[in-house]
Amino acid sequence: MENQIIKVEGMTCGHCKSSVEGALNKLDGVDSATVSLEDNQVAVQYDASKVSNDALNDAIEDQGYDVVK
Ligand code: 9UX
Repeated sequence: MENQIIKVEGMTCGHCKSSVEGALNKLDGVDSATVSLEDNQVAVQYDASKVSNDALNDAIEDQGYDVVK
């Protein structure tokens, strides 16, 4: 299991938090996703053999937020 912190721009309210966490948790291979609005980031625990970094970023961007790369 890998742990990764992804920096994300544009998450400001609780619904943003829910959208991003929900989109990530829906992916096969994601164990947990926790957004910190204060830190503009999401902590993701995932199985790298099942889900790629790009897939994580795409799921976040599909919700309308910008991943800081
Ligand atoms: Mo809240 Mo987030 O009204 O894009 S859902 S700011």
